Amino acid sequence: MHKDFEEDVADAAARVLETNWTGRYTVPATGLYPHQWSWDSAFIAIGTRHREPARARAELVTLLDAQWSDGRVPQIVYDVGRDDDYAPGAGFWRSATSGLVQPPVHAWAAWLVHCADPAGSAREGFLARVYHRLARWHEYLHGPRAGAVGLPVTKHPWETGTDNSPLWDAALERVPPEARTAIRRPDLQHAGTGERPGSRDYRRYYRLAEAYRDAGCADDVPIGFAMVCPLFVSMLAVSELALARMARSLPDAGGGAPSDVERGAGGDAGTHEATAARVVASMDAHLWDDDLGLYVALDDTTGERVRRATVNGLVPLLLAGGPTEARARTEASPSAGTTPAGTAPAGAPAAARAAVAGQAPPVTGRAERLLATLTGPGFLGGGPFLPSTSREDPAFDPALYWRGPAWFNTSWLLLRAVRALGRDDLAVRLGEHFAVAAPEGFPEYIDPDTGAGRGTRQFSWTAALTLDARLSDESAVLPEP
Ligand code: 2M8
Repeated sequence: MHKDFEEDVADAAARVLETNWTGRYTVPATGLYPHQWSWDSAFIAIGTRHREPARARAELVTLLDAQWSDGRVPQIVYDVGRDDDYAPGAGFWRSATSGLVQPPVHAWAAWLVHCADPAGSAREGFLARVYHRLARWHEYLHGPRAGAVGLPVTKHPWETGTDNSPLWDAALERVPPEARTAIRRPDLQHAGTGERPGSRDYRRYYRLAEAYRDAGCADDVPIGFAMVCPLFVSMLAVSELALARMARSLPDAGGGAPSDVERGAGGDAGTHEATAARVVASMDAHLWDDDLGLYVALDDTTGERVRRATVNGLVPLLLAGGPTEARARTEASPSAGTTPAGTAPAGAPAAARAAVAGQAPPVTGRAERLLATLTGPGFLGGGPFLPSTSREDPAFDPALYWRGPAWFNTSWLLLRAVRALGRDDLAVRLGEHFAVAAPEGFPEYIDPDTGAGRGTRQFSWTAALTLDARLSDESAVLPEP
């Protein structure tokens, strides 16, 4: 593509982020989403780091300032002055934040933000400011949120970030579509007909949110929805590995003596790596679907796997070499955390060693199956863009929110995964997704067949991840500074 065009796209993306910046954080979209959203801020920081690294750091620090005392990082931090513009708002939660959470992309984002400007990060003591808070966030997910197989459960479709994915249909069916709250839908003013969840979905969403709020947002009270999501779990595993990188870097980044880091409240680097490997091993054991060739969700209430093919189930490809490789890594080397930064333990399999060294690991086992599914007829083999729900799933709808449209954050996640695996051909394919962003006005999502924009426009994570896809040449999921 022509260099001037590339620069125009990057400038246009940066302008969207500038417009949506409030001075402390970036709203996802000024009309539809007028507050700070948790995983949006992580994706936004990943893009903003290239041009405004200090702002990227501030984005994450502002979010972490809203962390609850139990460690949770809230789904939404409200601008109470705009409480009428989005529902449910602070009035519903009786709190300045939502009580729910979203996928834990934050530690990974913080690491990428640090890597983009290590000197600025060190000057601000950024890693030291965020590390322990991020570790407490993960402890909340590993503790009160742990379900039957030890993986964190999401207690509401809003927590998954992929709100109306068919993965949640069966569990939602059990929730009575009756809420006590009078439901307002300001969202419908900002998206086309048939693009947002329907009123029956919303009555169930509110019913669950009311139940959680009324239980004081306590996690030991069953509210009728507890799902393990492969996308959420993958983000936790990648972020746990990011915490390990941070723990090792902290002495150099102004974070204190090495002994503080190794024994800090968040645990030492080796503990984070062992935790990541445990999470991946559990995902591998409980969420893999050999017929569909991807990971699926698990219903923690019934113990049943939800056998639906969605992009959520491809995201574990980020764990380079496949989850089995990561499990082998811990089993082979329980003292993995004692190796110096930038090296892999001697007992680590080739994939882990290659990933640390920033080289493409060999593609074996489940990674190979996931690549076959990614390129198969349900996903990239069936059309130009990566749909959120498989084209072969009965619920596939190219216009309806998470039930078919292609989203920029999931294409970005898979782009990172295939780059790390050295699959340049697929990186080019997924990169094409970002070519339509600027011409379509940085839409929230696109039609997976035509690339036509859908949902709201001037959407922050679309702009941010377009910037990152254009400006970052990192090939490792977790690069070095
Ligand atoms: C969408 O979710 C919100 C609720 O959190 C909504 O539909 O009102 C999702 O796409 C979610 O992933 C995203 O974080 C949020 C803000 O962009 O919008």
